[in-house]
Amino acid sequence: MSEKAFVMIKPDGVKRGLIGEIVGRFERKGLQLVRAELMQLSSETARIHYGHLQSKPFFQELVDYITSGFVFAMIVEGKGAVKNARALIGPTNPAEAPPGTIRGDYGLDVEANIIHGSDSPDNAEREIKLFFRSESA
Ligand code: DAT
Ligand code: MG
Repeated sequence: MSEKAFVMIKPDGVKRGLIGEIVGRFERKGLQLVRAELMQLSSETARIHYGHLQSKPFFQELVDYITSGFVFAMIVEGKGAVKNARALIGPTNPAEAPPGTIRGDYGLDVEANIIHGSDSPDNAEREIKLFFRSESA
């Protein structure tokens, strides 16, 4: 059954001109891009999106970073979209992410780790509604 995942290229990925390269990886995997928008997040949206990390010492830095420039928000759709998108993205810390993954190939810094992907179908639905208000998940 087809599933939707929320994926977001973060400000460092956008600034470094990696949108085309990253979108191509999802397309080649077989995940279809069904909606996308370049947007700048309000700190309110950023705080909701990262609400599960509110008690972490890096929370404010994370909010400042994700609101510091444009992000490229996307919905990708396909079989096992959430799991497959996470597999393409790789582990949270790019320094530990294997080559071949997006974080492994393009990053070194855990704070500016290029890209976000939903970690569960429930969170995908929540994130799609937060970023694309008119979308039914
Ligand atoms: P992921 O993005 O792999 O789902 P997460 O949801 O645990 O990871 O954390 C969200 C983001 O918060 C992550 O992409 C980068 C930042 N982050 C996580 N752990 C961090 C840490 N120890 N120091 C700084 N930033 C961190
Ligand atoms: Mg996460």
